[in-house]
Order: sequence, then structure tokens, then C-alpha cells
Amino acid sequence: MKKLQAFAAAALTLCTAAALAHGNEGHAAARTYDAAKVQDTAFGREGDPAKATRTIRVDMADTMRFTPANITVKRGETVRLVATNKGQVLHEMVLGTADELQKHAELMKKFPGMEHDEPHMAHVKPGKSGEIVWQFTQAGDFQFACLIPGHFEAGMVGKVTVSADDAAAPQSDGEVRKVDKAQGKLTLRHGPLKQFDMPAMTMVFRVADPKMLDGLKDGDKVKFTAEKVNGAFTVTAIQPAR
Ligand SMILES: [Cu+2]
Repeated sequence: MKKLQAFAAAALTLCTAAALAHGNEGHAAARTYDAAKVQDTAFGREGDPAKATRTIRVDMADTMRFTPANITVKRGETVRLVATNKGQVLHEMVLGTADELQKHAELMKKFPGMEHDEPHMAHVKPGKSGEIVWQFTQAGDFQFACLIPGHFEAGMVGKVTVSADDAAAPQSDGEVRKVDKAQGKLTLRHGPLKQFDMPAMTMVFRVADPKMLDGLKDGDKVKFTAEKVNGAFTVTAIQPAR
């Protein structure tokens, strides 16, 4: 027990020093991205702000809730998570696996003064916003939570669903061979589709939305994005080639 207390005291001293070093505005300031320091985790890695394709805003409230509490991203996508504290007390957003967050929360209970500062977390003072730039590299279900003692236990947890559709499906060239509106199908003569490791050929695709077929006719040259949706080759975006 003595040993544990000594560790707790040391941890608190370190944390106080860290808090002072960060100053009052501290964590709200953007981190400096350094590709050489990025580490892979089970839930992704620190993202390059220059590659963020989307900003997702999440509000944090003293009711111990995140709004929205569910966010969805695609595998490989780099997003800017902006957490705004609408409450009167400190909140934080920490990304992780359900397991890791649970363990981290236990640790926070043991050492209440502990203040971590890692790329997958933002500590946000009342009325302020914090930011995490993150690339989700693994498909699956993950979480974000406020690990301030009592908050996590009160249910301040949200869910991140990372879909297995790769974010950056490349655009390909094609030429329309047949439009089948009744079946929601489109036959395209297409160039190589790197995402499937497929050479150029003519084949039938499903379309994500039958409306995408409006205005298309045989012989049209197009730029399109193909992805596998529920196992079927599907055109998820299409536009006339110019
Ligand atoms: Cu909180």
C-alpha cells in the first residue's frame, strides 16, 4: 500500500508540473503533427490535419452526455473531431477501445488528479472546444468517453463505428454500355479497378441509388467510383467525364 501511495504522489506531482507547463489554455491549442511520432493503436492513429476530410462536432454537457453519442466513419478516413464543452465543469473526449477506456477510467478513479495528454484525447474547459485529428485505420466498434471520475460511470460514453468500406475508393474511367433502370443496374466498359485488383473489362454494376441512372445513356463517357457493398460491385458515385 505504501508503494502505491508513493506512486500516486509521484503521479500527482508530475501531473501538476504538466498542468503548469501547459498553461491555462493548455489543451485547447492544436497539437503539432509530426509524422515521425505517430504510433498505431488498435483504434487508429493520430491524423495529419492536412488530410482531414471531415469535421465532426460533438457537444459535451453536464448531464454527462455527448451529442451526438454515435458517430460513423469509414476505414482509412482522417477526421477532425471538435468537442465543445457546453457545461460548467471540465469534460474530456478520449478515444479508445471499450476495454482500454474501462481500464483507463479505473486508473482515473485511483489517481483523480491525473492528467494525460495524448493525441487521442482532448480535455476541454467549460465554454471551450478541443480537437482530435484521428485516422481510423481499423474497422469495428470503438468508443469515446469522458474519463473524469464520476463522468464515465454516469454514462458519458459515445460510440464510433468504423465501416469496412475504404474511405478513398478511387475514381475510374468508364463508358456506358447499358442502363437498366428497372433493376438498378448499369453496364460499364471500364478501365482497371485498382481497388479490386481488376483489369479493364465490361461488366454489370449495381448502383447505390437508382436516381444515379437518370440522364445516363449508352455511349456516355463517365467518371465513377465503384465499391463493394454487401458483396456486390456497386457504383457509389458517377458523373459525366469532361
Ligand atoms: Cu465529463
